[in-house]
Amino acid sequence: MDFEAVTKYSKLHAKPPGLSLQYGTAGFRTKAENLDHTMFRMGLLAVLRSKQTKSTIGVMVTASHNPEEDNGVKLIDPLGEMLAAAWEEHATRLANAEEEELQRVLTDICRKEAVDLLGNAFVVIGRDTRPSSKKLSQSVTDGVSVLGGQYHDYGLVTTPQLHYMVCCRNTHGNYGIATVEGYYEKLSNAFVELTKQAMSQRDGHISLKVDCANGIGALKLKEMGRYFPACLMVHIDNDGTKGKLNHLCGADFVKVHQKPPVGLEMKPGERCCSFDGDADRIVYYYTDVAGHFHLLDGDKIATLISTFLKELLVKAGQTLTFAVVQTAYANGSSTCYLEETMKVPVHCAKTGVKHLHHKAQEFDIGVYFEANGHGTVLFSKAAEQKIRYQAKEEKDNRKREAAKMLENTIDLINQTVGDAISDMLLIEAILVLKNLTVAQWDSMYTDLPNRQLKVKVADRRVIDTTDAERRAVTPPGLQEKIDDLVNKFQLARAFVRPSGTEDVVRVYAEADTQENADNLAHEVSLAVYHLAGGVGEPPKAVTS
Ligand code: 16G
Ligand code: MG
Repeated sequence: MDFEAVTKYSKLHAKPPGLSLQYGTAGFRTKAENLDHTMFRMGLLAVLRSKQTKSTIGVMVTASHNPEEDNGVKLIDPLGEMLAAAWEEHATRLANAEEEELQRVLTDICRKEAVDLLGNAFVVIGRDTRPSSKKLSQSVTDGVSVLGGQYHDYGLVTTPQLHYMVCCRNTHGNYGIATVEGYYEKLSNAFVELTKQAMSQRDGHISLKVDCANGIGALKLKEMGRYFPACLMVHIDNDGTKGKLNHLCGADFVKVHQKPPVGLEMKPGERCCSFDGDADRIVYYYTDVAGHFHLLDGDKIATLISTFLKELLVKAGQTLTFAVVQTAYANGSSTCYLEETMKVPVHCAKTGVKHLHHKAQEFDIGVYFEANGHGTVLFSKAAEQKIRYQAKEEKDNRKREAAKMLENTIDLINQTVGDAISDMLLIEAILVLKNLTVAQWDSMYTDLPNRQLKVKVADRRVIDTTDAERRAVTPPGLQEKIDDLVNKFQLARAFVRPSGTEDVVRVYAEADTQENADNLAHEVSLAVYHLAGGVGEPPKAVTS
């Protein structure tokens, strides 16, 4: 390693003294002006990871749904998955090292991870539309170059597109062609194949409105329009020409506020969806004739997709293991519907895509979604082979047709990570195939009223949880108090967890009525405030 060059260039990307960041569930994320050194250093780290794995590694510059002034960076591992946990720690140490410690930290990582410094390194880079992203991605390439790595800069791409590129490159084109055109063609062809018979049997077209959060999703969806069949009419709103990124729009805004984004006009019954700022999350919604707003979140999406897959598996006569993975935030009604009506096993994982992804890998087919709209479907290698073989060789027409549909679904879904564009196309295909309106989809089950609150405490690490964050182990007495409170309400459930992205404790409660959910959430917040060192004024009652 040429330490002299590293030291020289590192000074050009100097770390603000005393600044300390952590590689969290979403990588590094903070104000853009504080990230130059982190970007340079993540370029260095990506080279080491690439040398160690002898694979292409991805670096995505984005802060997703966060405000435009923020930015962030995430590394993508060889098969398009999130960075391995041990390397998250290396990333944190490297980002926080003072200049004079840099050499020691780099050497230490190489020793611990047995990195062969003589090996080659290749890194692919992508960025979102934030004004700061271009310059920050150049700092990443500086880091890559100084350690002798090669790179390809994809420029403006969605986060899931970069995950796709990494996977394509490391599977030598098996997963797809590693270009945006390759991505558009793969998904569009699968969509056409999946829907063409159903579309030929009905007149009209598929039309929906997409709020792109004034982000990268708008650019890429527009580009992809040329590849769509004529029957698919996607109307793009919040395309970045007028509004500000993520401001009063996007999947996070719609989910948190349970109301439509600005900049999108909805007629009753019209199907709409929102992407987040880097297009790895999606939620659907509509208003009914009475003007009521209905949100179809990640839980509703998981239910729709798993119902569809389960029916196809039964038709094809395939006996593959199948499960849905959710988090503690999944609405109790969705879990109940999946387990009791659909007879699908449901598992709960900790918050954060990587936890759900790992759990879903345990099954032949694993559907995972967070309620906030992050999610996808994973097919094991063996399941994929069985399905592709049956789609070709099966003699029974009905079974073969079902296998073919499963095969097209495999090609339509981005298995590397949740992908708003890919999820949207799959949902649209399923609605056509099952001949469902958005209101019919919504009526599969009724969400239990729920409420999420935040509590400020001196140190959120005093809260430790177990059982996929559903129970608090510390501070003493907190879980007992929550249990007592939950017992006072009907159909109630509540949990608390320290946020991984904000300096707060999050509180979730659900119950039979909105008023009860609000009261339960408030009482649990008070318990957190009193038992976990709340700061400032005690939480106030919720006024819905
Ligand atoms: C990050 C996670 C998201 C999770 C959220 C929770 C990824 C790519 N993103 O945005 O999955 O829902 O954090 O935030 O894993 P919280 O810890 O602040 O509640
Ligand atoms: Mg995102």
